[in-house]
Amino acid sequence: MSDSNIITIESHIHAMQQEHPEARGEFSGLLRDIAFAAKIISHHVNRAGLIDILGATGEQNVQGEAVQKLDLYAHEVMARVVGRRGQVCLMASEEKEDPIPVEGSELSGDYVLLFDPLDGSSNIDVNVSIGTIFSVLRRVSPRGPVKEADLLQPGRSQHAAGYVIYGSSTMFVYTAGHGVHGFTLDPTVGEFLLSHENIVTPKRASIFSTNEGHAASWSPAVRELVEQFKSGRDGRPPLSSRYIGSLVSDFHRNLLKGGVFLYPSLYRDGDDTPRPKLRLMYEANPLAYVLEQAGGYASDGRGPILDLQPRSLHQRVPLFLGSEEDVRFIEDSLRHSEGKAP
Ligand code: P6P
Repeated sequence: MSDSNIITIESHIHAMQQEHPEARGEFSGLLRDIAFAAKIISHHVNRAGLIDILGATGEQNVQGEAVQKLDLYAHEVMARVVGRRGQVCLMASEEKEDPIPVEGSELSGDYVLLFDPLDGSSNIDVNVSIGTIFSVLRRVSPRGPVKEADLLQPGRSQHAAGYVIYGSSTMFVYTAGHGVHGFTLDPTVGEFLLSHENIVTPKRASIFSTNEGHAASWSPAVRELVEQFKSGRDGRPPLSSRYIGSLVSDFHRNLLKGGVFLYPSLYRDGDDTPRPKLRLMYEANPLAYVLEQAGGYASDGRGPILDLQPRSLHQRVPLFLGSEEDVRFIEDSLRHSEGKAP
């Protein structure tokens, strides 16, 4: 790679800011802080097997999930590093019940940061790729104490969203509304270098991703859909099944290769209450924004994820996302199906 082709994430963010002469640099500074936090987390994730931060803390998070030490560490890094320069008035972490006011910035910061510090953390101890997911909103309430409305905004209001995948290499993938761009961490210089400019996801899937171990808990309509992906539909060949069980890893592979990810609501015997698992604010919205910017689509089985009006911070939703043609096929099929919700 010649020097002229070496584009760091800092220079990419700076170039993006140049296109907005009115920008004061707060938004750019926020993105740079997120990238810096990602480098710190990556360093620890890659050493987790060598130092005593493997294993669980014995605590449970607001989701009732066992908190792994690295989860907690990643949460602390995001909470401390991002917004220290006053750009952020409020944060919300998937790990914490309540939002985190940012001391001294409640009255000045224009942005709200939501993040899942380490998604897929149950995979840490078996060395499977995991990830950080983030979403940036702009406050909607006037200067002063932040309000719940500043947090519970539809996904279409996001100013930026993205994820970091800690895998065979560490990648930072984000959108700020002008396409999706991927940066790979070069550990020798500690820089994220542009490696995937303008990511566009294939319109048709070649992969389907879902945990078929839950099939007995799906609605009949979802079971039928997965069978169609397995057997081939409309003259198309069967899709390959790929499922890692780490959302960022499944998402990233499908984004680049073309795929459809399904995490529908689960049902217990004799109980028609839909039980979705994935979180709207911390997982569905940011990934849906990245996906739509890359030409894909994300649905809750009835309509666009990005149009949902959030009711609560830790709200869960059924999630079907990936290649547009196949996700719209899922949505059309489920929207008209009788019986249980997606
Ligand atoms: P299941 C990890 O716990 C996670 O939140 C996502 O990263 C992943 O997509 C999903 O849950 C896996 O859930 O039920 O297949 O184990």
